[in-house]
Amino acid sequence: MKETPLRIRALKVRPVSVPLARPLVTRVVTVEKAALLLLDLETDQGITGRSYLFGYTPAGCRHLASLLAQIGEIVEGHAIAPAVLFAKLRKAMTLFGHQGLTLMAISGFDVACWDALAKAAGLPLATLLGGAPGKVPAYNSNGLGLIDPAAVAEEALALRDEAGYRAVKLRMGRERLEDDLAALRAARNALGEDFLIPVDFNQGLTTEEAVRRGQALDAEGGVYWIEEPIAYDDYAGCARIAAEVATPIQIGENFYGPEDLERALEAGAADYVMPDLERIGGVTGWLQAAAIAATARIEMSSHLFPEVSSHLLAVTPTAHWLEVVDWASPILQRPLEVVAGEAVIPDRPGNGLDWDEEAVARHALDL
Ligand code: SMN
Ligand code: MG
Repeated sequence: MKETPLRIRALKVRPVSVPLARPLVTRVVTVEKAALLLLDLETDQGITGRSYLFGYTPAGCRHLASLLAQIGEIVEGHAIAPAVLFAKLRKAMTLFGHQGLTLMAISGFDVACWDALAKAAGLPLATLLGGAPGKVPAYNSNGLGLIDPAAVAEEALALRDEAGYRAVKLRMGRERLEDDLAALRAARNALGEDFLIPVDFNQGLTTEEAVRRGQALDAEGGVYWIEEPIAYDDYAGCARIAAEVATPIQIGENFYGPEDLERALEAGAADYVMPDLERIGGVTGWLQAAAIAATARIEMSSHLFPEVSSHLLAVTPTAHWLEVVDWASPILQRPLEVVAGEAVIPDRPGNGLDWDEEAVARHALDL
């Protein structure tokens, strides 16, 4: 059956500021509200493709909105062919720098394109990409910031019980190593031996200190992975840590495009990778990254954006863990469902994002 291609009519963006159910306290930043930019890609056939971007702050949303306005002008009237438009936009914007904010804006647009295509085909995104809706192993990544050990124990149990999780992520990088160890022991005592506890330093350490703390965590035992111990783009430092620390090193939430993933693997900078949908290049960039991780036989998890990432892990050959953060849930009609520690990929056309318009209006942000 031959169908006429979907054509782009307009790309609309709306910023919202959503309070986090559990504020995120990391080594580098405290997040209390999620500044999100909602994208609606309108087509000539009445189908709307949706995605959202995390702008971090209202100012971040303003920058992204301005880049998306530029993208909207470039793509207006074009047929929705995401791979073609991805290449075209990266080329068109390369003089401005093809990573950073540019790639975030392109990623958001790309996710909306794929959503429109999946809706037009009447298929869940996972199915359109050659997979099937089903379940993916998920860990609860809300909360568990740099709080004291008693609070860690209590919050860890609450997070486990939100949906029968078997894994939660613990932020680390307190001033003293002993205090990180105390937090880990509190979580371990509360959750039991079989529970998985990845830890995240959010780039807070020097290489020297990362080796020291990493080896202390090796000796302690039971840390599932050590995430972003040092600056995200210091691949040589990460490689040294990966060589000297036995616990797997996880990086990738700050890979800008599949090329970064390839460079990191070439440098031996990581045992595991976890691209972020809005930095890796949306669905198109993710698929390229997944192919590189697959040929290198490196396990690949996701960062933020659990709703769309669940579809993508269904077609990722080395799929590992879905990171669940619930930040967008308050503005979604049907938030991602997690049952017994597994996310349920929604079995409906598209990527599953649909806005709760009343909540969107309530959380609207003035830029
Ligand atoms: C993180 C970083 C930035 C925003 C939210 C969360 C964190 C994670 O590093 O991996 O969840
Ligand atoms: Mg992280």
